[in-house]
Parts: sequence; C-alpha cells; structure tokens
Amino acid sequence: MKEQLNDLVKRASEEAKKITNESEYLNIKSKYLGKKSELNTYMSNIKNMNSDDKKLYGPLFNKLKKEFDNLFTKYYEESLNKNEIITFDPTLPVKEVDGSLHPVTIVARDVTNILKKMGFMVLDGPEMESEYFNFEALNIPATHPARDMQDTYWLDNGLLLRTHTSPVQARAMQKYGAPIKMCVPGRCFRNEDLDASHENTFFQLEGMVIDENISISNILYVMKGMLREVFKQDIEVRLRPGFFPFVEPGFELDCSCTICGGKGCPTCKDTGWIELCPCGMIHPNVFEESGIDSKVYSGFAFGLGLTRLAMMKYKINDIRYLNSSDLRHLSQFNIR
Ligand code: FA5
Repeated sequence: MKEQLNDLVKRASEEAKKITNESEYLNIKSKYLGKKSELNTYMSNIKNMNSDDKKLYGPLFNKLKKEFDNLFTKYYEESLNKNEIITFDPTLPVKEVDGSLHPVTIVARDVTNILKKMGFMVLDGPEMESEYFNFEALNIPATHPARDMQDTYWLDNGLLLRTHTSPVQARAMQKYGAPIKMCVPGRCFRNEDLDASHENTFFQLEGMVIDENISISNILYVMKGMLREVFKQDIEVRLRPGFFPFVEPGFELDCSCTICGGKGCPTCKDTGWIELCPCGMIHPNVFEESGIDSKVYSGFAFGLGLTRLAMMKYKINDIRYLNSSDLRHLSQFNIR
C-alpha cells in the first residue's frame, strides 16, 4: 500500500505542475479527489483493514486529501498570475472599440491643445486637497464669507475634495515660480443642489499666466481665441464684474446659451446666458503667499467650466446626462 501511495503522490505532483487553466484544475481535482478517484477507492476499502492498518492509513488518507487539494490550488493560482502577465501587454496598440470619448474629455482635449499652442504647459493636481491650497493660499482665510460660496466635502483625514482647480495656481507658483503659463483640467466637487446646470461632480480647467506687464487685454485675447477655436465660430460672450478673493479685479465671463439661442430656457435659468469662465488679475496677496514679487510680476487666471462648455458645444440641455453613464446618450458623439 505504501508503494502505491508513493506512486500516487508522485503522479499527482507531476500533473499539478502542468495546470494552466480552470478546466485543467477541475479535471485534476476530480481525477485525484473525486468519488471515482484512486484515493477514494483506497479509503472505502479501509473497512476491510485490520485495526493497526486502520489507525495508520485512516489519518494518512485524510492528510493526503488535504495535501492534494492545497497542491492543486497552489498551481492553479500560479497559473492565473502567469496568464495575467502573458495576456496583458501594455505596449500593444489599442484595439478599435465601439463608442466614443466622453464629451467632457473631448472638450478638455480641445482646450488643452489650443492652450498648448499658445505656450501653456498642462499640469495636474490632487483631487483630495488641503485646506491650505484650496482656500488659504488663495486669500480665503477660515473666517472669510467666500468659503460659503463653495459648499465643501470635508474628509475624515483633515483634507477635502477640491471645490475648484484654483489650488493648482498656488501649487504651480510655489513649484515653478514666475514667469509661467499653465493650465489644469480636472475634476471638482461641491455639495450642490442639482439642477440642469449644477452637478456635485464636474470639471473645470484652470488657466494662469504670470509675467511682467500682463493686463486685462491679455485675458480677453486668450479667452476669445480659445472659445472661437472650441466652437469653430465667434460666440457671443459678455464680461461683468465678479468677486473672487484671489483676483482683483475679477470678472464673470458668460456665453450666450446655445440651447435656446439666448432666448431663455431651463438650462440657463431663463437668463439667456451661461456662466462659463470666471477670471481676473491675480491678487497681490496670492503672489506674496507663494513667494512671487507682485511689484515685478502681474498675471491673470481663469476657471473655465469644462462640463458646461461640453453642454454648450454639443447642445446638451441637462448636465446630469453627462455623469449618468447612459450609453444611448454618450455614444452619439462618436469621436475617439
Ligand atoms: C471658481 O471655481 C473659481 N475658482 C474660478 C476662477 C479661477 C475665478 C481663476 C477667477 C480666477 P466658480 O465657482 O464660478 O469659480 O466656478 C467656475 C465655473 O465652474 C463656473 O462658471 C461653471 O462653469 C463651473 N461650475 C461651478 N460650479 C459648478 C457645478 N456645480 N456644476 C457644473 N459646473 C460648475
């Protein structure tokens, strides 16, 4: 019996090494541990053994059962890891797939390409942000009423979900200094009452230029050029005063609502205009906080609402479609 068992162990170990997929794993389990397996036949014969053999072989059979099971599982799991390495080759070209890029991705790509041609570098920043960069470095101390304008998701770890892409202004100033031209597309979060033009998760694109002798006319030039390129036509915009503690003076740039052609509809709350891209000249306090001499340098910044830009470009009348993952809606853009 001992020889037979040794031979059984040898065969099972050899075969276990050859497992490459799930069906081989199941087959070998059934062959060596199933009802009709050799081991099971020996076990059912135990009743015919003398009491000494029963004491010896009973525990031995059970031990073997466990060992086989562990062995087969071990080689099966190893085969899974090997398959993963073999089947995922990140250097292969992407296969053609049905569907299209998300409309927000399309406009983000359009705008960053336009800005890159104007010499802007494209930066990134954390979505989980510190209170310092989201507010304090932007001239919004803890007691400032402007904090109420952005109902914030605070996290247990003391950080927050950034309410705008403006924190990257301060991060970029502190990392690269001046002069600088940069833009930052990214996701933002606010505890909003949802409606046709407000989501709790939306995209902005921050832009910032710092150099000597930068003025409001530079803002207007970049804004108009950027929007003309995105819409492929001149689009009606208006500039009105706007308050943001990190710019002085500050403006709201609105575009004529493309859903109703400026007549008024639920998307633009019957005003005919969509708030799209607030902007302004960077406040001296922001420069000083990030180590830039405001007597030498001036600059402008803007915070383009990318999700709203996608709505205006593709005439999507409700922002909630964009986060809904409804492929009937999203796949119609057919741009890759
Ligand atoms: C800001 O977030 C400022 N950080 C923008 C800025 C940057 C001003 C640089 C001056 C200089 P505001 O809260 O208005 O501003 O948001 C900017 C744009 O983001 C809005 O015009 C709008 O297009 C978009 N936006 C804001 N909240 C939402 C929301 N809940 N859903 C969708 N889009 C939004």
